[in-house]
Amino acid sequence: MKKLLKIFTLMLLSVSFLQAAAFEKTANGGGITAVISSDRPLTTGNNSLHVSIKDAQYKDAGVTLKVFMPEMPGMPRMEMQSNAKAIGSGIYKADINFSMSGTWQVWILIAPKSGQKIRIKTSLNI
Ligand SMILES: [Cu+2]
Repeated sequence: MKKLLKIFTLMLLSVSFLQAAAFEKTANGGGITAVISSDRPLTTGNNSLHVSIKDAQYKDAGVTLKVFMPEMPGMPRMEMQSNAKAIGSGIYKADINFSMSGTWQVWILIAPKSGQKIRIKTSLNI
């Protein structure tokens, strides 16, 4: 019975989480997992992103989001960096402005209070 209740609670939680996030992408690196999500679909211009890091060691880390698009024909390399703000429970909030549509490379730079820094690489299609 307890187990059933647990499963039911987990299902409820995951449903409400899915409803809250219009966008979600999981990325792995350095032995940890980060989930990038947004309440709204990603778009050119301003986006408010959440980066969730469940690993306890990184719950109060310094997290920076670096996004860049390599040089394209007739267009220089574009890059922006945003220091994410810890909002609790291993979740960090970062505002990112994508200046054009296309594929953006994303580096999640994680600096824990102690221990090695981690870089997680992924990409986002805008
Ligand atoms: Cu471009």
